Amino acid sequence: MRAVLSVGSNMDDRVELLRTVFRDFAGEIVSQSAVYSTPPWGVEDQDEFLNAVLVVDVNDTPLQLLARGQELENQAQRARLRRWGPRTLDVDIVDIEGFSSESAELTVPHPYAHQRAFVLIPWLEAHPAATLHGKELGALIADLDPAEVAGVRRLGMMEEL
Ligand code: A4P
Ligand code: MG
Repeated sequence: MRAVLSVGSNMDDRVELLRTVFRDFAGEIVSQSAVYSTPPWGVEDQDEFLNAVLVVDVNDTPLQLLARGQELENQAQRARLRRWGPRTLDVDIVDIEGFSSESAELTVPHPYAHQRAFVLIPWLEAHPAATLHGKELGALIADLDPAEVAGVRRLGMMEEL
């Protein structure tokens, strides 16, 4: 099963926390974006995030993949304090090829992905031909607030950080 993961962190050692996800999926990564510095979305009075997107080929079911992401979040000692608030590590499933779901436990495609420069810009880098809800990622990015798009800065590939 091919899936698109968005990883984010805005607490503690953000690069090392993101690296735990790159390591866990090391043998399964089809393509990856660089790591980006991104302004906080949703709740704005918090520190900048680091974000990246991984395209992975896994032998898991969608719920098994969700559980793997949550296990990595738990290892990062993530505390759930408030929605969209600060976090050590967030692993979201953005999309799964040939699969969709609308349950609270797993909504795929991710319900906010199309509105988020911090997802779309790295995803476009990892997979330039990708589409979401039938639209090219570049077209979705063009519909976003230009200030939000401009705030997403490419830092470099994980291996170089
Ligand atoms: N869940 C449902 N669908 C999914 C999915 N596709 N992927 C469920 C992952 N989880 C999914 O998630 C709550 C529940 O969502 C889980 O139990 C899972 O079963 P959570 O991550 O614990 O909750 P949350 O973080 O409080 O809320 P939410 O809505 O997941 O937050 P988001 O959407 O993850 O947003 N700004 C920048 N720049 N960069 C960021 O990475 N991240 C957030 C968090 C806000 N602002 C940000 C960033
Ligand atoms: Mg999440």
